[in-house]
Amino acid sequence: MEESDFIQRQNKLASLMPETAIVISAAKHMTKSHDNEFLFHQNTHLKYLTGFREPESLLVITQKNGEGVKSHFFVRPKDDFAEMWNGKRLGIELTKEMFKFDYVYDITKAWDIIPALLLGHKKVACDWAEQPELTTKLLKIITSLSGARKKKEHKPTHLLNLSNAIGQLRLIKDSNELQFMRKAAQITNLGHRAAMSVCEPGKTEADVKSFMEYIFRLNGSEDDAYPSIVAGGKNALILHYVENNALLNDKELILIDAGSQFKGYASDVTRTFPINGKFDPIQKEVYEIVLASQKLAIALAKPGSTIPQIHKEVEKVLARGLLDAGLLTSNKEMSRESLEELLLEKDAKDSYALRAYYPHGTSHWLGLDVHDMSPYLDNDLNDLELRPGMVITIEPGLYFNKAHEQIKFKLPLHGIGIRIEDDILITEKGNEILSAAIPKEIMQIEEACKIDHKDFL
Ligand SMILES: [Mn+2]
Repeated sequence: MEESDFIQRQNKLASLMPETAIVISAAKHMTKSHDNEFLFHQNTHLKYLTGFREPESLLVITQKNGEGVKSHFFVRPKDDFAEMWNGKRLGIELTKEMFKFDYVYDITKAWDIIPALLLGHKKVACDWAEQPELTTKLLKIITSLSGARKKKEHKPTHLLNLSNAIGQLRLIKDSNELQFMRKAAQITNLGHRAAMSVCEPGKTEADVKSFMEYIFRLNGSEDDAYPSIVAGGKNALILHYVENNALLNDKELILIDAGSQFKGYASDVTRTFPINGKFDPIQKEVYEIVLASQKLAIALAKPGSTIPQIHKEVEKVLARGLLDAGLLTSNKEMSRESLEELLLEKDAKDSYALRAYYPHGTSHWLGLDVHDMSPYLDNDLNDLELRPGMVITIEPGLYFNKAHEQIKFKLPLHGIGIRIEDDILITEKGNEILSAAIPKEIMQIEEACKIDHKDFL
């Protein structure tokens, strides 16, 4: 990416928020254990606007009358001693040279300088939810500026939330972002295939997880996009399963929800396959229902449709699929029609029986964050229509934990959890499946399970 691309993003954001000084801080280090920190993960708004990766940095975009849009960036100064312990810093000069900010300052002086930068604007914007400490500090400055009567300059009277404007920008991916997302999906393909090849009864979830993540790294991914879910058998019923250490049993399925991160961009893919490499008839039947709903959802993912519309169609395919296959029946005498109604029609409490088997949504935005920080509604509170350049996931599933009180399982479904998830770029003509190379047809999966895992090394 060129520095000018970042400057363009800063200018676009400024034009969405006129007369506003915009302030975004770096993420904070999080303590893992005494004197030790989790791997630093940059605030994704700051990363999107600047590409800067160090902690303890801060961006102020100003647009005072007559001055145009200016970028002010605060960084840690060079410090040989600190760098010996905790790694290199770019420092003030190099940051200015490399990132083309208009002004670069020492971060330790930030709160002496920022009040003067805000003066002359009617509004100040920051991310309230993600950066509450910064929000509080800015509110204090605004309060103290309001008492500065002498200066013939605008004093900020509004503190705006930044998230909607920057979320709108981040919705539409540019060609650089798409290049990184395609690469992330390619690496994820190799990792998932490697997992299929290495998985067998007697190994553990941890064995499969670490081999898959190693293949992610080996192919250039700097990190996992989110904590991998590697869930054998009934562990797949826990939607955010994180233990990932159980023994893998013959004749059960394994659900893997894992994606590599490339240049900060996430992929998010789920595949479910037999631990021993061969689906049994019941597993096959449920799998085909989920797959049919996923394919229909992908066909509907095109400009003009909305995420809730797609979700609704997925629910219909899942409910009808379960009934057509005769997998569910009612406790009492109940017609197929009333059973379908029970599954899909919301009652007064806004609940419906299918929620017992499909409790989550079908799609979310994908980008720098795995659940990318962009709005789902427009300014009139309508569901956002999909547009070319947006990237969503499509991830229907079926989970058989406990039968709904009025429903019986006709076959031994208990313990089966299946989800299939792909990453979808909306295009002018429809969509492109970024993760299309990852096996999901039953035949393809069974073939992929036969491959020697050493082929991936
Ligand atoms: Mn997802």
